[in-house]
Amino acid sequence: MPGWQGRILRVDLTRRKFVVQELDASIARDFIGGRGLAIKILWDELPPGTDPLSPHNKLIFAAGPLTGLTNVNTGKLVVAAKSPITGGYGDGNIGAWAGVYMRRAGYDAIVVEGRANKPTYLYIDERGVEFHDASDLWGLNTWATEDKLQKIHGRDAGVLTIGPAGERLVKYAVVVAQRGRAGGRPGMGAVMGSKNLKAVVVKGKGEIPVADKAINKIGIEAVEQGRKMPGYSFWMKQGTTSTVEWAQEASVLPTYNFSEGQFDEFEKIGGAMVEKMEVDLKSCPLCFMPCGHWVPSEEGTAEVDYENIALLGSNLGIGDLSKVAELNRVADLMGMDTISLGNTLGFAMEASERGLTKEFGYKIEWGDYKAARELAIDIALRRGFGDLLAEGTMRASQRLGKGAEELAVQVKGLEVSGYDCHAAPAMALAYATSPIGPHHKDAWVISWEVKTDRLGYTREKAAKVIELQRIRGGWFEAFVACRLPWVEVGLSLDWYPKLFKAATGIDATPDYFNEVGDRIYALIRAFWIREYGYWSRELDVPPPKWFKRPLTKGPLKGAHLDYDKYNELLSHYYDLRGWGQNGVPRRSTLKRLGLAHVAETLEKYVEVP
Ligand code: PTT
Ligand code: SF4
Repeated sequence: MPGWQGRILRVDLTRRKFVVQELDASIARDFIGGRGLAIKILWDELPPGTDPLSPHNKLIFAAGPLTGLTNVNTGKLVVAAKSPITGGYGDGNIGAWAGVYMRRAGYDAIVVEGRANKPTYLYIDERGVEFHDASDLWGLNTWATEDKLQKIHGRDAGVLTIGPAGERLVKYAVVVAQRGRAGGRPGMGAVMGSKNLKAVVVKGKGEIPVADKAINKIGIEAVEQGRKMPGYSFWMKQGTTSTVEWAQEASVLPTYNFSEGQFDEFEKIGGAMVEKMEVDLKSCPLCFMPCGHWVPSEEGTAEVDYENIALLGSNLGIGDLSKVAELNRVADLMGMDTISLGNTLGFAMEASERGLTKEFGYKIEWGDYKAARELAIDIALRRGFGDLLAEGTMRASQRLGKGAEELAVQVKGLEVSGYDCHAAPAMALAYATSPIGPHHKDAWVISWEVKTDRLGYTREKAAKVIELQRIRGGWFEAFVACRLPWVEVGLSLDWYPKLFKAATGIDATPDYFNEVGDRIYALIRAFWIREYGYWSRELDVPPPKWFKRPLTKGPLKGAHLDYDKYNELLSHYYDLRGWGQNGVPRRSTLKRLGLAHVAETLEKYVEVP
């Protein structure tokens, strides 16, 4: 089975045992890898209703057939599990040598279950797994942990680690690699912490089997084309951070806890400022267009990306890049997602302004960087008011009561990423229907939407969301490569079926990838339904703030979403996906995707149309 190693490494932390399992060829063909493999394993094996922080949850590190092959940005790895913040499917896509070495060590995926009886780290190579005591690593930040482990195992070891936030089960703790790379927004770091697993160290030097050795040549040609694209040189200067200026112009820059779409001080935190202040540029492995821009922070240096700046800058009213970078640095060291952290801090500031935090003896003002930094650390260490915020904005707002729910900018419990949607219905739909909770990864439709009938709720918009979900959430998350060459510098999508064919021998067409994407989406939706035990359209609706509190400034002053029209848009979405109007995949759709058996399970919980 070229392209795949055909082996899944199973690790049981409770019994300190491992076993190598064969990857079934039909599963490889139908789900490819990455997110596809992860949801297939979770659906088939996780006992329904499993507590995400119990030993029974499965933490999955899954590569795809493109991972580790060629320099077309293939150093990526999906980390997935049942999410502790949403209770549904969760994953993230992290740039990590550990993913590349995992493939070179002969594994397509590592599935970790059970719970170690003391802090543990895993050392994995071609021969299998060693279980090591991690007591002296417990409590260390992510960078110190990585340094220590590389001192022990060599600089050529890939390391995935959690920080103090993951150890304390902060609901939006992430897994960190190579310092600046963080993945698994929906609490994958907490799942790792719940298993007493501090780190996974991977080494591998073997070959990854491919169908056609010409893959290297194809990769080089693709990279050459990418480097010649008109957007390439500007991308190299600012990476994702130029999105700050774009978002300001488009009135979608999250500002004051998603109350506005423009920030007066955007220039102080934008891409031009990043370019001016940059001290280093790093990348994920095997990447020809590095986007890890490092800038000085108040107390060190940190990598800044668009989302981090938007959520920890404009969203908090902080117009100073070195302060924003410092909050980013704290999040990286502690191992917390910057997006949920920025949302949570913004939520605390707005709740405090309204006097809702008084009874908890807490106060914080907009733009107060020092207090925000302290609060971020309190969250990671679960101290004082931080303990409440470590649960995420949905749960925190329920505790605060008195209307605080309307200040929580979340869907299904996960905080929204960096685009204000008061005037962007399609992006709001993309957030509300994202398979991991509201994240732009599956459909960054907003760049298209602002150039079209912006305030419309048309069927065309629902179709565009699905088109993007298929490519971004289907193709790229299944064969596992960074999508930014296509999204940001315009590398043709045609390269990917070619690379895939050279890797696997499968003559893949866009239709094949799209069908795999639809299969993955249907199974992920089924997983959510099974784990929730019910479904309702209300779960696919964006946060109330965008409906109820219009923008008060800027060219789109007065704009807000409309409930009835949004509902129509959602109906188009369900219809185009082949799902019923209750948000449940139709029996006929499941059958077409080879998932007829899934309907039998769903019938226990919902009406399957
Ligand atoms: C990703 C999410 C993003 S999306 C950002 S900035 W972005 C935030 N980065 C964080 C960070 O940094 N530190 C931290 N403590 N928390 C952070 N949380 C946020 O995590 C990321 C890049 C980026 S940067 C993007 S858009 C693209 N995402 C891809 C994706 O999802 N799939 C894919 N096939 N390719 C992608 N390429 C790009 O990768 P999550 P990373 Mg990522 C400091 O992790 O969970 O998916 O959330 O992991 O290695 O950092 O790559 O403007
Ligand atoms: Fe990583 Fe950025 Fe390169 Fe993508 S473009 S592989 S996110 S460094």
